[in-house]
Amino acid sequence: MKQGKPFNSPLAGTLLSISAPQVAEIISDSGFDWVLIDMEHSAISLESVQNALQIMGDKILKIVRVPGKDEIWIKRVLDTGCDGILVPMVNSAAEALKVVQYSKYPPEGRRSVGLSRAHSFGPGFSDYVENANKDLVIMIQIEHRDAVKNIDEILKVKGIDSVFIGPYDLSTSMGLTGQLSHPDVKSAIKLIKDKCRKAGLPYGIFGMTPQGLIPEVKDGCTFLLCGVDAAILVNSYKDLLTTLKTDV
Ligand code: 3PY
Ligand code: MG
Repeated sequence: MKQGKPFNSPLAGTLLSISAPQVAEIISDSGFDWVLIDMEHSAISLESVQNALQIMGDKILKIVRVPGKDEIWIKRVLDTGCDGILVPMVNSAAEALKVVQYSKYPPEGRRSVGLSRAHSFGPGFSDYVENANKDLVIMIQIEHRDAVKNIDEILKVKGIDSVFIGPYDLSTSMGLTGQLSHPDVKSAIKLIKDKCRKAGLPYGIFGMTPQGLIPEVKDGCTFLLCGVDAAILVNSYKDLLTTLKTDV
């Protein structure tokens, strides 16, 4: 794992949604501090996640967004040997507690024990099991109006390392899909940040452009997640084509 907790300084990250290992390699070779491998909103399989982890090595903090909150996904993804997980749509303290229980070995949780890449397929078993509870980065996503309502209780749950704000789902839950500048969306996001600061928990946010994310650094965001590989490709191809057609 590249950077230990408690994540006090900003980390530049981007979202990996394409299965090709070349994209994972390009992202880690580009020097990003962290990557979010997205199983929630992509076609990436568990095997592709493992391939991406293998190719990226230790240069970058590798967090996998699990497709759902259930135990099966959390344990299978953690067993791939990622540095941590991001669990989407955690809307209550009970759900946050379950995330912790599924992610931590006893006595702190009830993660089941396997023999997988995380354990170097055997030789690293004892070392991994001994350190996983403290080393793994357990992140939850606050991205629904219900989660905002329950934020005080959610943030009291021990074992959560960081909160990640999902502005798009949050705005959608408020009936304001994509209206990130709407005063109600802005004030919900501000409230989440204020509460995280008060609770001493690092927090992060997603944005499509660096320009949109730079103010977040001043606002105390640590996990900056900028752009999506597929959208970056689309925009680059469009720009290239436009220039080619205009300038020839
Ligand atoms: C959202 O904005 O809903 C997200 O999940 C961003 O990653
Ligand atoms: Mg979301």
